[in-house]
Amino acid sequence: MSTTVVDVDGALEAAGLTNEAVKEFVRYWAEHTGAERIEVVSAADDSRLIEEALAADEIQPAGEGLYYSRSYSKDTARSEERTIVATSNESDRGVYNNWRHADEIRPVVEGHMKGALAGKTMYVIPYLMAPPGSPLEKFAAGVELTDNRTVCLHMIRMARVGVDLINNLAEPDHFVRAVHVTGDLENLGQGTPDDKRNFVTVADQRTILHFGSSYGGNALLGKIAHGLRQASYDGWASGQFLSEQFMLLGIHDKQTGKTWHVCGGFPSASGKTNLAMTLAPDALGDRYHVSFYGDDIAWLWVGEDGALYGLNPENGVFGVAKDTNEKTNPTALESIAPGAQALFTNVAYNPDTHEVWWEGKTPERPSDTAGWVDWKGEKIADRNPDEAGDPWAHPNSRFTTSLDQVPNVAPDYSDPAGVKIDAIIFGGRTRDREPLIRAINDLAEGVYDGLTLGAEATSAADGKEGVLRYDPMSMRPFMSYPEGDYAAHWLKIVGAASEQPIFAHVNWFQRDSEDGHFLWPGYRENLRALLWLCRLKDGEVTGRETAVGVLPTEEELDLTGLDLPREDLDRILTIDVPRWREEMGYRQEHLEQFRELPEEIWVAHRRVADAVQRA
Ligand code: GTP
Ligand code: SPV
Ligand code: MN
Repeated sequence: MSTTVVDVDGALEAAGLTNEAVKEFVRYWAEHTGAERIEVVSAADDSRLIEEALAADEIQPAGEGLYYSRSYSKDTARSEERTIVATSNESDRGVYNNWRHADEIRPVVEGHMKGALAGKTMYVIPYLMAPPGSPLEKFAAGVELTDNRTVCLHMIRMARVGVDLINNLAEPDHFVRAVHVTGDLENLGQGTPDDKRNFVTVADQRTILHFGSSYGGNALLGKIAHGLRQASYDGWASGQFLSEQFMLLGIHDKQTGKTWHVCGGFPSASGKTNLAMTLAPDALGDRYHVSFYGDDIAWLWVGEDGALYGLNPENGVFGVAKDTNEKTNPTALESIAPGAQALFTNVAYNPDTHEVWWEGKTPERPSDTAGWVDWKGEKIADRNPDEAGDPWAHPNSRFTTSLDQVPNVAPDYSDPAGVKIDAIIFGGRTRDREPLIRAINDLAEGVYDGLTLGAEATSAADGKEGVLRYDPMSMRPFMSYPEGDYAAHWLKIVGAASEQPIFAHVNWFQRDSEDGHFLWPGYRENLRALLWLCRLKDGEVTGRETAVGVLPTEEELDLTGLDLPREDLDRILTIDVPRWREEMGYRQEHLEQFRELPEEIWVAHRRVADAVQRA
């Protein structure tokens, strides 16, 4: 039995924390983990925590107001196989949520956490996902307990953090209880049969217990575990909203004064951050302005006026560093420029010059390797010749910056009312078959399209050529309840909106079958496809009907200033019928896994399958 060695109440009172339910939660976990000190964290503590982390060598300077950190080399990404959704009701078991009974898994994680903070500080991070005052505020409050100061620094950037946010809740007991214990990273048996890591969301107890990592998605519990898994469960259980791995952006036409809001899901590392930050291609002149609302999570609901609304519950960006450069994403670079108070994780670092580098930041690696260390902390200059080609930065290395640093952040990004949603897009990562964009003007067919979203299998080991790793709505790693219920909940929420959004499927990743080059330049140019979609919604263009949706004609797509080869343009604006016929069989198998899929989805599937057969 560990005993509390700290005066919990004294520490909480000194910090001004008065919510009794929060106090009780902290007391329990201080006792259970044997923490030696308690420290309550607010955003105002940031500069002091930065100084402490620098002094303790947990982070290093990377230029003015920029910091570098490295996580343990076996701890650099989310672990899907160790992530679990638990409840006390077996009917919550889905295909992807890795369901376990709460009574079975809770003791396992609590066991690992017992006594784990002996001699350590337990940081108490009260936070809100969603701006204060939103209609979904009830679902936004949480308190993360963590033993890791770098996690505090990330949470301050990614969420709204402060004691005031938790003291005056309308329902003081209604907050997510989130506990993060890093564990002894070098002795957790990562990837072995004796793997001690467990990342558990006990959804019907609104409790998150993560043990065994200090990396982003496993450790910043407000973000993925609360913002996506818990929130999507809450949205379903309450019948009130959807929580999705979606970006959210606004497109403003300065000529007509019209603004459209577009949200949508692409699987992890498939282009959400890049799209939401993309400014108008210069070739289209100064006509459009794209504003950034969010790049990873959107909560969607129907407002009192009957319209479909969306907001970004996060307060920051945790973006993929790889290939971020002046050409692909100048906005991202500005958001992490000197003074931004941004953090870099698992990139390459030069402790002498305080520079950071990642693959694709510049066309060539820094020519002078002296001083540089790679993402494992190993000196580049000491590499064996056979390691010369290895990446310097981890492919999943990331930057963390707050929304107010993003130059094109929307002026109303923090408006608790959210914005009206005009369009919902799904983006796969597909080397063939999927055209640049196809629009869908029917709710059930749009939801069906989301459910059959996918990305190519990345490792040759799993997955046949041409078969997608399906990733419904880009939520596969975050799915918290059964897929059939999920589809029904989508039909119900969006179906209740007085004006229906237009749906579309986009693909920036089609490749030439011979030399493999991307057929579409992507990145900032993707705005062209979205502009076509907005015009289609407004009835200004009509497109061309195909078996799988409406495609732009070449004349409708604004290609000003782009010099695309004829064959490439033809390929991205046509449907590969034989490949689609093959795909329909895989989709059938994919959908058959799901219990109680609504009949509307099967009807949509059969309609598309018939149309593809007849095409
Ligand atoms: P998560 O944060 O993991 O959810 O990912 P995300 O969807 O926000 O992905 P992100 O925008 O960070 O992009 C991931 C990778 O895709 C990066 O290496 C990008 O360079 C690449 N990428 C993004 N957009 C495009 C595009 O339009 N074309 C091509 N070819 N690559 C792109
Ligand atoms: C993702 O993996 O989809 C992310 C990064 O957005 S993490 O927060 O680590 O989940
Ligand atoms: Mn993501």
